Amino acid sequence: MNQHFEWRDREGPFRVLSNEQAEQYNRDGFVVLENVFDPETISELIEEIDPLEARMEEIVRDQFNGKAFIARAGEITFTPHLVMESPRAKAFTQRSFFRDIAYDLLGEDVRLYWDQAVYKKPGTLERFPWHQDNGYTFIEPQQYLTCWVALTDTDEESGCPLVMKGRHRDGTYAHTMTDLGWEIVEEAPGPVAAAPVRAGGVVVFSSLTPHKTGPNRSADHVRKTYIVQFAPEGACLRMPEGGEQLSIPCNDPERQYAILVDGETPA
Ligand SMILES: O=C(O)CCC(=O)C(=O)O
Repeated sequence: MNQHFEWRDREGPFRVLSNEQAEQYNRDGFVVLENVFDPETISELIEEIDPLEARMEEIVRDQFNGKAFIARAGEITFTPHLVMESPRAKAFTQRSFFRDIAYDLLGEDVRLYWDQAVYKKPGTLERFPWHQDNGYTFIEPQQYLTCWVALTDTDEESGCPLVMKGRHRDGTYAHTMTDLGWEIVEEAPGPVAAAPVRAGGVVVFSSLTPHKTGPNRSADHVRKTYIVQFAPEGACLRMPEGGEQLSIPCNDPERQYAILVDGETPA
């Protein structure tokens, strides 16, 4: 489905990024911003998400025999669409940081595209495979934005993101379904960077940046992230069906609301 992709560098003036950070995003496909959210905001968010994650893990364990698609009880869980259940999570996605980074990296008219918590439990020995977010669901324009918000300190031992540098510029790669999730390749063919980040920091990357997370080899540290993704107004999900291309607008009012209209906070 990736036919004529051309990466467009983002140009300033920027609201939150420095010119160097924007240059790194354009060149490498990611940038790590530390100390974006204060400890109180993060602990309130964890308090809110933990019970929802526990409920999700119980469903995976009890109703799906411990494994549902890419989730495995006791190892890795995905809890999507928190904004539909939690006013606090919704308010979080509307914080000025997200409006500003979305302005810098997407433009003047932006919606929330997706949100999910991902918890990786100690003793998870499998990788979460190399993939692009646009490899899971093909969105057009292909170039949207992922903010990987660290709710806990995260390093290589506990499964921080690793990214393939510069490969976002190629557009969406072909992915193969594996038992662990969609995968581009098992071993990265080129330069890789680890993106450790402390609680309250954000790894900002493109929907086209190939990334993976490693095992969580820590003794007792549940690695927690809240992933918040934004797409330009007009973005559509593309799906082949019966010889045709379905095109579904990403504008569900409940969970894909506008965060920027003409560069401003919507009324
Ligand atoms: O946080 C993780 O361990 C992997 C999550 C991820 O890469 C994703 O949801 O796209």
